[in-house]
Amino acid sequence: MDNCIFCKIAAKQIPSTIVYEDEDLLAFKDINPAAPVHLLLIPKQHFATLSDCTANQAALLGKMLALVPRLAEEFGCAVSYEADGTPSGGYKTVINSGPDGGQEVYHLHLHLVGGPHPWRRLH
Ligand code: DGP
Repeated sequence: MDNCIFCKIAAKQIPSTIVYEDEDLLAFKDINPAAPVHLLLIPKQHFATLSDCTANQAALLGKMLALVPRLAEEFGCAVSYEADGTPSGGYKTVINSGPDGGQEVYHLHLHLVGGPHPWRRLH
């Protein structure tokens, strides 16, 4: 899409700190991080919002979600468990959709936010 900043990032027309890439997905660091770890996961194909996806995108969306724990592990914020089963660590995943959802960039993206608190709110 012309004039889509995340399409331009996916096309390497503007710089970003890319942390993962395959034929369908890109993950890069948020330019204005709300927490020590703040990654954005996008499909390379342009969908303006989650509401522009259908069941046809189920596999793509599943692949994007399945990438989250892998990147959380790599960036040191995966959920882990004490010997007694108590969970520790962790992260937040957020997809802002539309103006009421606080979306600012209209190319579907998933925020992966983690690391030690405090974190800034994501809208
Ligand atoms: P949202 O409100 O969900 O649309 O969040 C958009 C996020 O995108 C926001 O946290 C800042 C980030 N962002 C905006 N422009 C750029 C950019 O040019 N590069 C990078 N890396 N992140 C950007």
